[in-house]
Amino acid sequence: MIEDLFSTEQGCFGSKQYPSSTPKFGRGFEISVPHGKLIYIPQFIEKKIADRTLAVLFANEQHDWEKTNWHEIQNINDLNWKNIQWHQDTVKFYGKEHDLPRISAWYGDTGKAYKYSGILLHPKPWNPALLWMKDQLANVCDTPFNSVLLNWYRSGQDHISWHTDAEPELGNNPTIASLNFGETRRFLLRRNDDHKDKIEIALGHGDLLIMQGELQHYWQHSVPKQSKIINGRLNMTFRSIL
Ligand SMILES: O=C(O)CCC(=O)C(=O)O
Repeated sequence: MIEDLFSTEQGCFGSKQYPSSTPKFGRGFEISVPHGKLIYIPQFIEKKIADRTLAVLFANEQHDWEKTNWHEIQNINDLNWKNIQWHQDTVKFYGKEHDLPRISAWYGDTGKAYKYSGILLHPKPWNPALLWMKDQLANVCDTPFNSVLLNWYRSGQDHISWHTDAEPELGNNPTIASLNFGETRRFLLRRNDDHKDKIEIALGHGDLLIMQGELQHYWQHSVPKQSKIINGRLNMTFRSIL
């Protein structure tokens, strides 16, 4: 049943009004867009657990995750991280190496390598915190996720440009589940054939967004820079690699 048209009051809005209903999970919004579906569940992970997740996943022997200006730390790749081996990847443009404007980590079943932005990623083995998150997702979608890409945006300077997650190893119409922790950031979608047709969702602490159907073939997504934001955000996108 179409219950509502989603709007700013619900944390997301679009240049066009697409119909939304309540997902079978019983909370949140299921938004039908041309060629795809979005399921947005604010505070899917309760605050206490979301707070703990940040503390666990950023635990390291050298720096306090909340008090450090991480843009000043040059050796993120070499720190003694306790639970997630964070890594700043580089990409080559016109023969020159550039740091990606975010820090990443790739975890999952062994053998599920994934090529992303031209970088070949080999997963590190699951840890209990990530497995717990994966189990929570079984309540909302049937996809047997076997890997997760973690992106850490150290501040509003870090971002991810317009792209699709349409790599062949994700299969034809992948379901991708995105869990968010820390600072709220703007998540944008735009149609490939009409960049003015945009959807914006404010993804906050504990929020879940699921992208489904043909979405990756017809819509791009991005997390733009928000220069006034000083705090960090952690995003996990659970995927099923074939
Ligand atoms: O940080 C996000 O919300 C999006 C991450 C993303 O687009 C990706 O991992 O492909």
